[in-house]
Amino acid sequence: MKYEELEENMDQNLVHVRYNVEIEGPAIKPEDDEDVVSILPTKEPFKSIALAVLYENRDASLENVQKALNDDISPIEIINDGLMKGMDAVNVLYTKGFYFLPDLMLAGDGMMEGVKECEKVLGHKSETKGTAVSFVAEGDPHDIGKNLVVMFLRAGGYEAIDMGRDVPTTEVVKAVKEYKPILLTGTALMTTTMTVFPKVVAALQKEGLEVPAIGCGGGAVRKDFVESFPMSVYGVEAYHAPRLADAIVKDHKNWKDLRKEYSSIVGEFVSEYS
Ligand code: B12
Repeated sequence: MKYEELEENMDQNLVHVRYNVEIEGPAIKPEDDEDVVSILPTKEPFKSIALAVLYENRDASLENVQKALNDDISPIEIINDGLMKGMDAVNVLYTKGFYFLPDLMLAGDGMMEGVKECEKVLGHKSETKGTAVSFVAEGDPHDIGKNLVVMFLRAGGYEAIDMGRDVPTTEVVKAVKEYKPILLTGTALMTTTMTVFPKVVAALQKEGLEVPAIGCGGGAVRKDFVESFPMSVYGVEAYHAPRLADAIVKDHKNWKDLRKEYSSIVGEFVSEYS
């Protein structure tokens, strides 16, 4: 029998069994993954903005965000309904093992490219209502959420001291001594680094220092955990930060009040506080 005939008559299923090959079907596009479909926005311009992040395309992210801003779309909507949805979709593919660490980094860069553009529009108010200090927990490299918190605080009229990521607890204590912030914000995205928050509180107490509230947020952080130690309040969305700060400055609220009145202070239904 000639090779061509042999190939024609070959039962491919048997060949796959022989070599223990599992056929998974044709490759699908990232945006067609069923879990990604449930996250991605369907309306423009948010869809294209989210897709640019999903495709790790900084130039497209910048271009799409600039276009949306020119069309008078609110920068806050662009961040929440476009850029962050793209990042959520990236996370789904990372969790499923289709995306890898370099994908996360490139997608994160794409997101920040768009965030910076939004920041220009939100601007920095000239008068300052007070000083806040923001840090990412020691050992944690994830700074996108903290960057958003800093941006929203500045846009809300606060001076926000940005301490960066992986900040040693001793440095946080030094900053509290130096700036006497009306609000300290901490971000942690890993179960291993969120344990830094109670350590920060203990270190402040040891020095006899107090702040009206420490807003603790980030992917891994849960409300119950934050409420298991004093001086702190669980922060849900980055844009809530200036609203919490306003309540402290204008209405002299402290961490106990913020825990009790979170939803009314931020002016919207927050499922974590219902
Ligand atoms: C991007 C990303 C990275 C990037 C970070 C880039 C950067 N510059 O930040 C890179 C590639 C560096 C990275 C690395 C790692 N990552 Co990573 N990463 C992510 C990913 C996909 C997205 C994180 C993110 O930016 N989200 C978007 C921002 C906006 O969310 P956010 O910070 O939570 O902020 C929001 C709120 O929490 C809130 N908020 C935050 N702080 C505050 C504060 C206040 C006061 C308020 C009011 C609100 C608020 O505001 C924001 C919303 O408006 C997450 C998955 C996920 N779903 O979180 C994994 C994830 C966090 N990473 C994870 C891991 C394990 C790692 C690595 C350890 C992986 C590895 N094996 O090496 C390394 C870290 C290595 C190290 N050096 O220690 C895990 C953590 C698991 C856990 N529970 O502990 C996650 C959850 C992925 C997963 N599903 O496993 N990562």
